[in-house]
Amino acid sequence: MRIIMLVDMDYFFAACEELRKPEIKGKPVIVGADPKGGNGRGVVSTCNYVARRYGIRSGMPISMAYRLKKDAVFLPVDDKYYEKISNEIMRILRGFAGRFEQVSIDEAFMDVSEKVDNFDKAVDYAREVKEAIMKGTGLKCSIGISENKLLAKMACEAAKPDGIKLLKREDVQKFIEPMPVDRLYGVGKKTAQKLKEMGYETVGELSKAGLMELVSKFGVYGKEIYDYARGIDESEVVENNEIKSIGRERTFDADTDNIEEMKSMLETMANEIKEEIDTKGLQFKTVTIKIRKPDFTEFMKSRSLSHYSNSDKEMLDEAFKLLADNTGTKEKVRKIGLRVSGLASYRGQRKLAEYM
Ligand code: TTP
Ligand code: MG
Repeated sequence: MRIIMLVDMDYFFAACEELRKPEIKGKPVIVGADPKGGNGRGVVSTCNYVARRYGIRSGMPISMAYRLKKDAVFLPVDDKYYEKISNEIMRILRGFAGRFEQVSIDEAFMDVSEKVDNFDKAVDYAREVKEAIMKGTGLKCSIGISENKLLAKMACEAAKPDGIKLLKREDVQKFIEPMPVDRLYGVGKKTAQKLKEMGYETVGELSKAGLMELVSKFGVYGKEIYDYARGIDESEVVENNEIKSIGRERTFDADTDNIEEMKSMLETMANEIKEEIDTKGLQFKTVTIKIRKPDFTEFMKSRSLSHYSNSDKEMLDEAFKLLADNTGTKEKVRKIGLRVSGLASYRGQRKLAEYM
């Protein structure tokens, strides 16, 4: 059985604002469009849990939020700042995951089947994840743990805020049956509306629907709905945006056969690559150099280490060996490239403060 986690940050944009403006903590904080004294157009992006006590929610017109709590702290959306924090969160999470899938700015699935033996250990692991995020960013998150993405997502909703919820197979039925169908991850508003028209308001009711009935109404998607109503979801945690390699290339000002000049160019590129892999929390196994000759013919040579490394010295040692193997002919070189691949994540120690 798989062990899947869904990590979702609590009131993310507003929490980021509290981070840099500690004086607003404890007050209702609303991030979104300008309320303009109640005449503002646009909506609430999110708000903290203090504001939620007044009935304020994501997606609500900002004018309505203003009516509900005039003296709340209203702040504009600062995407760039939230993204920077998000990158740091994802970097930390990647270090804990086997397979990793970021689904939004503040949310990611992790397949941790290879990292922990059973669900009880997964709960301890989730605690570690929460601590690491708190330590690295100062922010709180909630974590749902279950056997698939659908259930992990729904467990996370129940864990909010600042919680961990484990949903075991034997508890699935009584957990999901009372929920309205639109709470099923993957069932959107339109589908939910159609299901309601068919007489299925809750997941429990939906689980009574026949497969054929759903398929004739929704096509192949009907089979998924049928499965979802039973808490079944076979979809994998997929590494999107997976970086396959990181590299640099440079053309010499004049074609050269000077080895020292080539080495110095490789060194510059190794420094740049080192910085990039550190920022992304990656390490490499394979080093490749590419050489382009004045007649534009190219060749590439690679060497693989027996271990993962994030050392620029090792990167450069391998590159120099490759260069020595391939420059015996004394032909001139027009352009040189250095690349690392076979990438894997590691649990780095860098703090968010280093990026700000
Ligand atoms: P969510 O994770 O849905 O919400 P949240 O993190 O603010 O609160 P929760 O504790 O319930 O998880 O969304 C993440 C961010 O995406 C949110 O902070 C702001 C942004 N967002 C919008 O801009 N508009 C929206 O309608 C929603 C739902 C989110
Ligand atoms: Mg969130």
